[in-house]
Amino acid sequence: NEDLKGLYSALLISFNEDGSINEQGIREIIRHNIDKMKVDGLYVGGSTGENFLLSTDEKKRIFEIAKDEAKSDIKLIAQVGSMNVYEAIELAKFTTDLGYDAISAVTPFYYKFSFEEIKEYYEMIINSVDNRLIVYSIPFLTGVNINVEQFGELFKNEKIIGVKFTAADFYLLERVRKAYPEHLIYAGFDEMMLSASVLNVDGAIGSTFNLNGIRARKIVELVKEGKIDEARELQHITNDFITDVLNNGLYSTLKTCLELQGVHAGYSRRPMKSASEAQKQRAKEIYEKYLK
Ligand code: NAY
Repeated sequence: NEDLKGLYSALLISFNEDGSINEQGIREIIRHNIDKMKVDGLYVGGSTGENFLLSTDEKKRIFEIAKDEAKSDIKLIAQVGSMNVYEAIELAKFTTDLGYDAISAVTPFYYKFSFEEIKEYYEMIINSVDNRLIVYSIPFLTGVNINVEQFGELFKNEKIIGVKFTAADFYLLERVRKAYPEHLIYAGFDEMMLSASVLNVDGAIGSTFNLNGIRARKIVELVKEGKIDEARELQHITNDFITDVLNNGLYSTLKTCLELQGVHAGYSRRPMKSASEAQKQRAKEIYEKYLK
C-alpha cells in the first residue's frame, strides 16, 4: 500500500448560489491542487467537500468529475461513508468502477452504535468491492472513539488498510503507530502535522492544503531530514494562517482565497454559510498575509 502514501487535499467543492454543483469550479479546484499545490492525491467526498449535505446523485457526479479531471495523474480516495450503509455500498461500487485507488468511510454517527455494529458496517462496505478501505475516524464530529484493540479488530480484514486520524490524541496515535507499523495512518489535523510527522505517519489529508499545500509538504520533508527547528517555524506560520482561517469561517475563507487566485470555488451548500462581504474582506487580508 506504499503507493497511497503522501499529501492529499481534502477536496473543496464549488457550489452555485442556489446550492447546485458548479462543475467548472470543481474542475478548477482540482487543477489548482494538481498544478499549483502539487499534492500526491485528493480525498473526495470528505467533510471539506460538504459531502454530508448532498444527495447520492450529487455525490456520484462529484466522484465522476474528480476522476475525469484528475485521470490517473494523482491518487484518488473516495469517502463513501454514510449513515445509510446501503448508500455507502452503492458509492463504494460506483467509485471502484470509476478506478478510485481506495475508498474511505466515516464511522457511522448520530446513533450510539456498538463497536460490533461499526465493524459490521465496515465489513459490509469493503466486502462489496474489490478495493482497499481507509477508516475515517473523526471523534470530535462523530462522537465515535476507536481504541487500539478495536483498530486491530478492523485491520484483521486485510482490505482495511489504514486510518485517517482526525484527532488530537497523540498518545493514541503513537500506540496505533507502534501496534500496526504496516498500516497507513494519515494525519487529519493540518495544525498538528508537525507532531504527527514526528510520529511517522504515512501521509496527511487536509482542507488547508488546497491553499497551503506547498508549505505543508515542506514541514513533512523537514521532519524527515531531522530539521525539527525549521519545521516548527513553518508550523508556526501555518498555524497563524489556520487560526485566522478558522476564526473567519473555515470552508468559506478557503474558498474566498481560491477565488482571489482566479479559481472559481464558489458558494457553500446550505445550511453551511458562504462568506459575507466582511468575511470576504478579511479573507483577502489573510490571503495577502500568508499566501501571496
Ligand atoms: C475531511 O474529511 O475533509 C477532513 O476531515 C480533512 C481534515 C480536515 N478536517 C475537517 C473537519 O475539516 O484539514 C482538516 C481541518 O479542516 C483543518 O485541520 C483545520 O482544522
